[in-house]
Amino acid sequence: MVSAWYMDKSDADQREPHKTNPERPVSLEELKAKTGVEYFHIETDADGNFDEATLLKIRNDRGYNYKDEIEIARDTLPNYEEKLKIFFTEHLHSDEEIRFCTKGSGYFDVREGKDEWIRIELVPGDLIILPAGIYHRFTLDAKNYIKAHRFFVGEPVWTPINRPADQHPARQDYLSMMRRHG
Ligand code: KMT
Ligand code: NI
Repeated sequence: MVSAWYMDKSDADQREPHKTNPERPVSLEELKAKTGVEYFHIETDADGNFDEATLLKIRNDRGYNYKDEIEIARDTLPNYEEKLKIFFTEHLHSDEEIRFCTKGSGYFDVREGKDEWIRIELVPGDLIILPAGIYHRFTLDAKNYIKAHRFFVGEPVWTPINRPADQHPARQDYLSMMRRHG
């Protein structure tokens, strides 16, 4: 099951959990309210088999007609080191970033309203939707492996727009969406 927490400010390895002491957990409701990140759970077993019907319903409801899979491991992802650096550089996208973890685990870090990092741990069965325009980054954890489905509405655009991108239309739209709902 997904969990989320405010990160500490230590410069230890990015693959460590970076929990504060005392811990500052963030519930799914808080996560939604503070960042707009949405979460769905899809029953998934140890082999990565999952409840197709639940996934299909989410895809239909949200118009996710494109899908592919990404496996992040040293031996299977071309340009592994370089990709990990790009993933962990703070950025935004002009569209949602949708990831459904079927094996392994990893961390998505998102900026909340006061510009603090909230770390979201993705494990099998977790589907998260980062809204367009949110500043975020991704890292593997100490187990160094994740497999996930990626979804998109229409032709995918994976291009990261690195921070600062405060004038980007997706950023402006994100901030006004958060002002209306926050
Ligand atoms: C991204 O865009 O950050 C990625 O695709 C990496 C994470 S996928 C589990
Ligand atoms: Ni991204």
